[in-house]
Amino acid sequence: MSGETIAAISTPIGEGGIGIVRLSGPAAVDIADLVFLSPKGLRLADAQTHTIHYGHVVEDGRRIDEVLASLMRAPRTYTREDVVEFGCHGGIVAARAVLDAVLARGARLAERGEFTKRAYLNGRLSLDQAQAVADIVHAQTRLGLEAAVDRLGGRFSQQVAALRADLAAILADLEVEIDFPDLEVIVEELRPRVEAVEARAVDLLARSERGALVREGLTVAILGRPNVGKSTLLNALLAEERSIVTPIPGTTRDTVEEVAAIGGVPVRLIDTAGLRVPTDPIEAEGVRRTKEATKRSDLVLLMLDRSEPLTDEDRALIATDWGVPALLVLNKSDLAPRIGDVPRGTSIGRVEIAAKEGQNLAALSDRLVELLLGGELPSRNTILLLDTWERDLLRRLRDGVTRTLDGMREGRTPDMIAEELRSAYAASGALQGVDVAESILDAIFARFCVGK
Ligand SMILES: Nc1nc2c(ncn2[C@@H]2O[C@H](COP(=O)(O)OP(=O)(O)OP(=O)(O)O)[C@@H](O)[C@H]2O)c(=O)[nH]1
Ligand SMILES: [Mg+2]
Repeated sequence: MSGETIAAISTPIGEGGIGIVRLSGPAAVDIADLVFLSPKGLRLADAQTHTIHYGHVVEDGRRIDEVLASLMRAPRTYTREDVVEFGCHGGIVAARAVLDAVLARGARLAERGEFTKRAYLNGRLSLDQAQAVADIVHAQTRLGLEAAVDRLGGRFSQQVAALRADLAAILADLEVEIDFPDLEVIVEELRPRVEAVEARAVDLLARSERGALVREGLTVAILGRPNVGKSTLLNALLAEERSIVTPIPGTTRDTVEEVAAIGGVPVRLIDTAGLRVPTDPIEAEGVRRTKEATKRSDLVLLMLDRSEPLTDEDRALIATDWGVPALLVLNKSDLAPRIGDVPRGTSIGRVEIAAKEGQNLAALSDRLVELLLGGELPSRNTILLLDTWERDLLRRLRDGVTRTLDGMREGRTPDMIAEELRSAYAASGALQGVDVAESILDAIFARFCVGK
């Protein structure tokens, strides 16, 4: 348990209904009493745990804000330490002033994720659950949220524990056999069991790779010359009027970015300034940003206006190698076609839509799922949200098991085989969060915001 008492604003910065300032640590209640004034003269130190009290936060005799103070004594709290939360009026100024008051009375500003880190260090949450909390906070799609909630429920821990138990049992049997080196028997008996562990590890890895997509998302840039309907498509995919649409070419001058859920995966869509020879410096900067945007994209949607003849600008764009796959989107299919033959250029295919009418958007989404996700829609049961270091360990586990099977096939000695199996076993232990390096802990909790 840490000696310091920490404090932070736990609600998002900005205007909201309420702002919460959270204090946690051995002096949380005493510090709160130094700034809290109850009309009944009540001291939080004398109050029952898990109670809420009306009053004001005061500093130098001045009332800073009207608050509700929630008192939660250890150990039944998020951090397992004494916790006081001041529910202030919304808005950044009130919460900020209350925070300053408690910092002036001896609390220290919490680091990112420090409340959750304490919850972990005090045994309230497993490391796995702490990560799940971060994933819940960061979830960008419903699917991401569901997977994080599953993880919070301890599903991944259980799967790792089961793998580890099986590895331990196989190792124990193998070690008995080492004294009676009848390799044939060992291989016959143990191989199916090792194969079963390998299959499970392979499955977990595949799921974690799909999970990485759900967690990190993908980026798609919408490109094309002015007025073809790029902003209309962005709005249609988001189902909101995010980007300005007008019949005037050159409407979008800066890149506009927004995240849409496509097949449960967060896809960052970038609407860009139409690509043409710029007519003024603002447009030139917009075109530069457009080119920049393609560099961080996983896919380019190159849009053409199907109701107009192909221009030289269109031809140049179609011939451009964007460095990532480009899908041609022929827009305005509600109008008479005048585009004529469209060369394939560097594209990987084409889809015809009418963005304004919402026509064929489902076909476009299907194509995106196919190109970005290999056609398979991730679901709650087929994804796993893991950190990079966990995926590395899972890979080590699988490699150890695969080498064990290689060793059996090649007729190596039992102790050589056991050696490989032990490395897989060690990886399973590390995955359970036994002896996690401080640097990894720091990386995990740095994903949180201050106040969580
Ligand atoms: N008929 C028809 N008109 C469309 C369609 N999609 C877009 N438009 C119209 O085309 C015009 C240009 O649309 P925008 O979405 O602003 O085009 P943009 O590519 O973003 O243009 P810039 O920002 O200038 O590069 C607007 O008048 C839209 O209403 C469509 O599917 N059918
Ligand atoms: Mg636009």
